[in-house]
Formats: sequence, structure tokens, C-alpha cells
Amino acid sequence: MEPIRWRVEEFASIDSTNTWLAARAAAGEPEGLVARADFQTAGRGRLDRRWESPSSSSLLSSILLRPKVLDSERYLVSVAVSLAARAALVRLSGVRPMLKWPNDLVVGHAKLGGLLAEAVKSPDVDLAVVVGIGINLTWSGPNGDASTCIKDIAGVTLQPRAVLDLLLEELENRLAALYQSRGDELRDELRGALSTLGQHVHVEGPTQSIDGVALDIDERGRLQVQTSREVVSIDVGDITHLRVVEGQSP
Ligand code: BT5
Repeated sequence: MEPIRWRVEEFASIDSTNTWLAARAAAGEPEGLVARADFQTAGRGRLDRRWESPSSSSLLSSILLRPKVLDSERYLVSVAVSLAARAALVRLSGVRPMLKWPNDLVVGHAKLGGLLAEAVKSPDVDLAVVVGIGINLTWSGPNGDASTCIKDIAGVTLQPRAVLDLLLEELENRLAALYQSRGDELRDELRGALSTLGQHVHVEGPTQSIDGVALDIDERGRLQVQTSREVVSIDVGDITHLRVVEGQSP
């Protein structure tokens, strides 16, 4: 695989790095464009949720990829970004966050960061995926004990750009693995990083609500949940409609 040529555009303030990058993707921008902002006036989470962060307290970034993978493996693109972020944080701070299915970086039960992946279709070019990531570095988030930051955990102040540069380096390796080995390596790394596995989960969706124990993810990234009656697959395609609440290990 040709190395990706990363091109980082930095902003003191922007509405949302995902919104900006999605517009560039729709206009045909090649993969590798990355946006990073000190502040977002309209930072977005999934659905209509907001992503909040005082200026210069977090990594707020979005990455444009045009992955040549099967539709069923597209979820591995944001998995690759989460795992790359995790590896970068370990190297810079010693903090090893876990991943909470489908899109959170957590330390214990506290949210350290989140991902927002959006597909952008435009004529005559490969499908684009914009993966946005927010990681709290020096501000512990809006939700008391339910959110946290690297400074509170490890006592170190990381620079957002340094985290981003290392994240992109780690991402390159994982994308190469994804393109070469059809995702097996990434799925294995994901299994080792998912705090959700082995936990009691309560999954709320638009039409159903499920309680059970998270057993595994399958090859399409679906969470396998053992309920009292059967094993239910929670589709990663529905992630924007689902909330997973983790409980105690069984
Ligand atoms: C996410 O959504 O976790 C995805 C967050 C993605 C943010 C990045 S920043 C760069 C890029 N540009 C954007 O506009 N977005 C991306 P979700 O799972 O829906 O979680 C949102 C919920 O997390 C909110 O409703 C709050 O409860 C909580 N929250 C908001 N800000 C937070 C923060 N800084 N730390 C921890 N939790 C936060």
C-alpha cells in the first residue's frame, strides 16, 4: 500500500471539523486530509448530541479516508482510528483507555473520548469516510464522574497536535493491516481493547431494548448479546440509534 500523504489543516475555531471535512470530501478531496481545531462552536456527537470542549483542552480532529474495503468491513475504519488513538495515548501518557462499543474511549466507566464516523458519497470518486475524534486532554468533560481527561488520570498535559501526529502514525500501520489481511488483525486487537465484552449490557434502540451479556463481536462488527432466551446480534449499522449501557461483569 502506498503511504497515505497526511495533510493537516489547523483552525483556532470552526463549527465542526467533521462538517468542514465532509464538505471537502463531497467536493472530491483525496484521502489523507485532516482537520484539527482548538475550539468548535458546534461540535457534534451522534444523533443530535453535542460534543463540548473549552478551547485548547482536547484533541478535536477529523480524518478523511477513502478505504478500499467491503461494505461489511467499513466499521473497521473507525475501529482503526480508535485503536490508533489508544496506542498514541499509551505512548504519550501511559494511559491505556478501553473501547466501549461502538464508539467511546473510556477509562473505567468514565468517557475520555468519542468517535463520530460519517460516510460521504460524491459522484465519480470512491466513498469517503470522515472519522471525527474528540479526546479530553486537560478538561474532564461535562458529566462529572462519568467523563474524564488525561491530565486527571496521569497528571500530564499533552498537546493536541502531538497526539494527532502519533495517532496518524499508528493509523497508517492499522490501515495497512486492514487492507492486507482483511481485518483479522484489527478484529483481534479490538477484542483485546473492548471493555464491553463480558459485561452486562442494556441496549436501547428505536424499536427494541435488550438486556444480556456481551459475548463477542462478529466479523461484521455486530455485538453478540446473550439474553435469557437467545443470542442477539446488534448491528453496527444501527449504531446511531443505539445506546449501550454497561453494568457489572457477570
Ligand atoms: C460521541 O458522540 O462520542 C462522538 C464525539 C465526536 C466528537 C468529535 S470532535 C471532532 C469531530 N467534530 C465533531 O463535530 N465531532 C467530532 P456520542 O456517543 O453521541 O456522545 C455524546 C455525549 O457525550 C453527549 O451527549 C454528552 O453526554 C457527552 N459529552 C459531550 N462532550 C463530552 C466530552 N468532552 N467528554 C465526555 N463526554 C462528553
